Amino acid sequence: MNSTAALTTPAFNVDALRQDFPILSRAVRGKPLVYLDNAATSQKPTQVIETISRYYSEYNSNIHRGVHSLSEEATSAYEAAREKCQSFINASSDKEIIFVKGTTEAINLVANTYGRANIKAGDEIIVSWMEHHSNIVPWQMLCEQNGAVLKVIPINDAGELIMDEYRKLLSSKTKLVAVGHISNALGSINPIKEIIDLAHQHDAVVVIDGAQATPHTSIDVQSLDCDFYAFSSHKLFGPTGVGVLYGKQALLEAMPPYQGGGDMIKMVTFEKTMYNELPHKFEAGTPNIAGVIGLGAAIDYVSEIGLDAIATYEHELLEYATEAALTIDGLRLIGTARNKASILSFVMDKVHPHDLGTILDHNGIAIRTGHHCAMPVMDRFEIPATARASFAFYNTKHEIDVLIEGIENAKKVFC
Ligand code: 7TS
Repeated sequence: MNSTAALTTPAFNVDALRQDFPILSRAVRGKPLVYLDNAATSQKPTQVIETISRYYSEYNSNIHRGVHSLSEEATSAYEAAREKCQSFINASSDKEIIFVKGTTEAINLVANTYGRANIKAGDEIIVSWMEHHSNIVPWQMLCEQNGAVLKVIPINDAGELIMDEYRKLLSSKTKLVAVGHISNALGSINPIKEIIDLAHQHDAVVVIDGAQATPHTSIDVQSLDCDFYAFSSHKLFGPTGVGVLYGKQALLEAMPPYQGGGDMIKMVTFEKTMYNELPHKFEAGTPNIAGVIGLGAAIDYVSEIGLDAIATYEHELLEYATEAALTIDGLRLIGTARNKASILSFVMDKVHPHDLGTILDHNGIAIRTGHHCAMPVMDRFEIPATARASFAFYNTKHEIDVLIEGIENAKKVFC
């Protein structure tokens, strides 16, 4: 492959952007790091790292409770981050932005509050075959508790949802549909607008797992009309341990709280407790203040680059990688959806994914191997694991060349 061929995306200066990520200039096992595990977690730009450091070194304080200056500064930075999240996904109010630990906690919150209050024995919940475990297990647990039934949208050999089967699953029994926007194991971009509209025709509520989508595509929850949308900061170039649950205000107002404690109450007596208003009703206890402020900085950072520019550049990277991968004898792509983002999942004849991952690591190349917390996907394709390279906007064609060369070298060891 010709790594010197320039990507055609105008005004996308990947070399300059890479300078923002200190970790990208380190070596691993004596080789320049080639970081292709972005679906697991992405790297952090200096802008995010310094924002977090500034919070701790200049105005570390608990929020919402203090009258002193540091607490006011921390509170306003925390609430400013909420407004950034609101405009990032175009929510209609900052009351609809609930800070949680991440996508996993966001989905568990909905299952334990909305789910327990509204889903009863005999009701049906629909998920898809390509969900991450965090969008399967909370619903299974809810079904165990209340006798609801889990239904699954099957996928075709390309790793696309079979929409006709989805239509057949929908009925008056369907109370909730929970689907990923982009699959972490396959890269498939699901037609969530259509999924949402069809669910609404049956008065079902829709939860979208956006963990893999927010780093790669712009989101507009109002035009999608989804009821809930979950995402994690750490995949979006922000810190770990923080994420967002978006929920429509009317739904959130009607839901019982998730956890009890400080900040989520208006007034407590032993006879009766009055819960706080949104969004605080769902944010019990001292939150991840530094994390939230860091997420705000990450949102500023990606917004400045622009998600449309990111999507165009990454599409070109994925096409380049796919074409190169297909030249490797014995390599089979897992996930060949027509509409795909930033993920190259594959298996190789005679080379176990874990062995491949280990050999690539010796060349400074970080990929992920395993079931990617999507065991049903592995079952569907009758494989135990895949090797997965996942791209971010700071990856380059040259890095893909290094990956392809690494795979060819690994093949020589085993075949
Ligand atoms: N949903 C999807 C689609 C994901 O890819 C992940 C994490 C989660 C939910 C959970 O997010 P968390 O931030 O709460 O952990 N996916 C991966 C992955 O592909 N490799 O490591 C984590």
